[in-house]
Amino acid sequence: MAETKIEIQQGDITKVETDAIVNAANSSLLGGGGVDGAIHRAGGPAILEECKQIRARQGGCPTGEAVITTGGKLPARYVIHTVGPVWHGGDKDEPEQLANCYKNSLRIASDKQLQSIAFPNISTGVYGYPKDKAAQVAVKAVKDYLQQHDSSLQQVVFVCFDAENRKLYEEML
Ligand code: AR6
Repeated sequence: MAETKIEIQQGDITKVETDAIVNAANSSLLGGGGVDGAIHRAGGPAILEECKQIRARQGGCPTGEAVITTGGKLPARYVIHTVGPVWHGGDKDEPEQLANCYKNSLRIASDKQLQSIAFPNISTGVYGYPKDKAAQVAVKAVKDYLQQHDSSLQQVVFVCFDAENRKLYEEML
């Protein structure tokens, strides 16, 4: 299988035209601020509707895990909602949980045979994960997953909202 391209973009993930975009959600799956708010606003009510159905089935989404819904009105066909860890200093399993967000999202995208996926910088906003540490975890988790699995994915995009994150990812990739 051809190598998966890992790319960096700076901007608003709701405009990105990959097969799936990833949402930095919370375990209620009922929306919030930051990128979560932007995705629900841009994608419309169909996303929340499916999130509610998932809640009714499994009672929300634990930290590090992921679920998939329609992309509604977004250019992306699907939204993969994952729940990043809240930063408590780094010795409460935050790195493992953050890595799981990336790996479980990639697994769901691969199970659906998707070719492209875009990630925001999960946990680096409201949840307070230091940006440099989060970027290291994100890049390693994606590279590890792609090395260990024969995935349908041809493109993985890190969508950085701010210049600081873009610079961190550029230094690492
Ligand atoms: N496109 C791309 N990235 C964005 C966008 C956007 N439109 N908007 C913000 N970011 P955050 P978290 C970046 O706070 O830290 C929500 O209320 C932002 O600059 O959205 O995982 C949820 O419901 C930052 O780098 O998510 C949860 O309760 C990154 O996205 C909680 O926040 C993540 O920031 C999750 O906190």
